[in-house]
Amino acid sequence: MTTLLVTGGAGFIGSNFARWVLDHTDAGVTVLDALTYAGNRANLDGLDPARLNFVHGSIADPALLDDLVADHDVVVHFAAESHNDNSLDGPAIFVETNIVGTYHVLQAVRQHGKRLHHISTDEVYGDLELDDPAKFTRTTPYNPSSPYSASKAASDHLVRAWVRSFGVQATLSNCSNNYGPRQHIEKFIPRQITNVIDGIRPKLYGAGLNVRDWIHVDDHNSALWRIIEAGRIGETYLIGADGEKNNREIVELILELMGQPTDAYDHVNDRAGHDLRYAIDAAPLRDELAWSPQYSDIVDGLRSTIDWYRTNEDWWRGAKQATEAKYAAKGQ
Ligand code: NAD
Ligand code: TDX
Repeated sequence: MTTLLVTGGAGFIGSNFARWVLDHTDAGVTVLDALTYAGNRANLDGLDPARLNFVHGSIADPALLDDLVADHDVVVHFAAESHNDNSLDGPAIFVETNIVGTYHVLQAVRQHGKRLHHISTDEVYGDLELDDPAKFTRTTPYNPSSPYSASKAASDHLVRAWVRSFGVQATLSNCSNNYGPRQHIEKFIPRQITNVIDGIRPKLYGAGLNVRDWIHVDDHNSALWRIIEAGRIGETYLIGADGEKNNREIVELILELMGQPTDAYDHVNDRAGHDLRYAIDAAPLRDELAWSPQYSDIVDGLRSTIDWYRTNEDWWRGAKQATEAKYAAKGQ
């Protein structure tokens, strides 16, 4: 049985990845997670304890990493500070976790000669103009805008340097915006869904014309598994599902699916340095690794995501008031 060490596996994508792996493969998973405000032990509830082990700890702890990496076949590295808005308010932890933390992961896999898959974001490429037909590809130059995306860009560079200089056996992926169950309610889609449930009008930054390339989290995770299975060492795979929509379209869709008038939203202060548009060309992933997404229509994915937040109010209720108070203080 292949054993995976999944850093950040109690967060949104990592916990859905652990579920996906247990459902679709016979691998065993150990989650290493520091349980920051974004991590939640309950995200792993119901998973078979014979195949899923949880370790509460940090990638900032080299001795712990050393022990755990020695005992596993593959490290799948999700752990990060992940929210752009938070990186504008307090960038230091983004440097610590995303850059220095990735350094510790790299040193551990180097020490033990283990395979690594590093999870990153399309935001490392900066943004595209709204009227530009281009998409991001493997050869798009790095040009990050926010402290978050700059810290992820730095972590990608470290991984490539460890591959080239030290022969570390790593692959990388840069994915577009994920949506689905268990995403923290600070993020755009779950914030608006839980706002509508609470009778609060959705909040659009600026004019709401910024474009994101949405992918269901299960499609991201099936792509990650293909790369872990068959990806070429040292290669970068861009993951996306041709899901471009502007923020206003997404809010209108959420309102419609939740039975509200589609103009029942507010415009609020824009994000500083707000990237205009992201779009992924995932042709190499589709062609080389024969991957394709299961969610071809965002409406179906959004409907099931809305159902999940309606059914799992206990999961998000505790964080709602503080999350909204933080945004309100910034006029957002
Ligand atoms: P998240 O914030 O929901 O989860 C991050 C997890 O990492 C949390 O469980 C947190 O407790 C854990 N963590 C933070 N610091 C840690 C530390 N020092 N040691 C161990 N664990 C720690 O984030 P997410 O949206 O699930 O993103 C996961 C990864 O995917 C990140 O690397 C992110 O950059 C990347 N990514 C996210 C998206 C997206 O749309 N959400 C898109 C592309 C890439
Ligand atoms: O209330 C809001 N209103 C709004 O208009 C919020 C929270 C966001 N927005 C806008 C900002 C973005 O244009 O919605 C878009 C999506 O915002 P986020 O959910 O914060 O995502 P984004 O900044 O695009 O980054 C996400 O995708 C790439 C993830 O958070 C990152 O971890 C990932 O790397």
